[in-house]
Amino acid sequence: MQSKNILIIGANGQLGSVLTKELQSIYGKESVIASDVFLDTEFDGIFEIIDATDLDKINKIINKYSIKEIYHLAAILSAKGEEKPLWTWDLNIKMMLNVFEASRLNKVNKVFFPSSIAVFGDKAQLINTPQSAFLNPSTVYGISKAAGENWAQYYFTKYGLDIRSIRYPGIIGYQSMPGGGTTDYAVDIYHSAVKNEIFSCFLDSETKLPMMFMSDAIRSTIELMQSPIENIKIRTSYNLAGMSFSPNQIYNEIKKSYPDFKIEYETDFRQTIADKWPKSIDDKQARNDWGWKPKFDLTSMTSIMLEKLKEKYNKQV
Ligand code: AKB
Repeated sequence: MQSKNILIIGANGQLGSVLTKELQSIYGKESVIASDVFLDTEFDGIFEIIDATDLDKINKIINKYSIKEIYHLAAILSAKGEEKPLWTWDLNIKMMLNVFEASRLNKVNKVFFPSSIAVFGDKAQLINTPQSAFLNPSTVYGISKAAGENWAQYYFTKYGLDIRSIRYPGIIGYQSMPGGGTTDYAVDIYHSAVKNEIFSCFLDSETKLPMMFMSDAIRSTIELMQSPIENIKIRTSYNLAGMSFSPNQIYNEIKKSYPDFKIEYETDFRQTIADKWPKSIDDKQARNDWGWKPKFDLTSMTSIMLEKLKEKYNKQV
């Protein structure tokens, strides 16, 4: 694989930490510059402290390493964002515009900007939500992602900056923990099962949401970024589907391996967020344009999650 200099902003996060390792294995450790607001002591590779609200720092790092590709993964998510709405808006928008502007000014070739199913609201068809559904997000996170999608399209149309984007569903992996999202329960539940704890679920048992296994999420991101430019027809953000399930369905899947596992339901404000999100996603445009196809369903994901987490917790005792 040809080497190129890649910058990841938000490399300590749930997706960023796994994506960084995958990009290192494809392009080589010397080609991948990870960054975040603090250094994870276990990180192996090139790392720079970047607070993405600081445009000068982003410019400096792009020039220092002749960066050609940026993955901008830093954001405050749906649930945490509701604690401080204006702070969330300021932070998410400032970081995103800094990355787009620094990329334009320094002639970066390609930028990845993640969007989310949070851009949809109750005016969209919530079953098999179409690519071009009306967007009326209910959270500040969703509003900032919807604005970001339009900014991405603007930078592409006006300046030719090649920004590519996916509307991620909830992402589930054993390698890292999510933080501040409405879909986080679907990772936490596996940890509780393996630790023999009763799981307290903040969504009700029948709330179905779109989700995706980490390895599909990473593969989709890299496949989108590696696609020839003429295949990228959507310049806001692509709908992407993996699987859809409710807390009751994931619980029953886990119970096949942990028959004594117990769940309690104690819904909170995240229920209101989830009620306005799609239950399933129509991703045929991504399938047609750049060949997207998920590999994992609830059963295959659950078997890997339980096996890997069992290994992890066994090592700790
Ligand atoms: C969240 O729950 O906020 C995120 C998302 C779906 O974007 N995981």
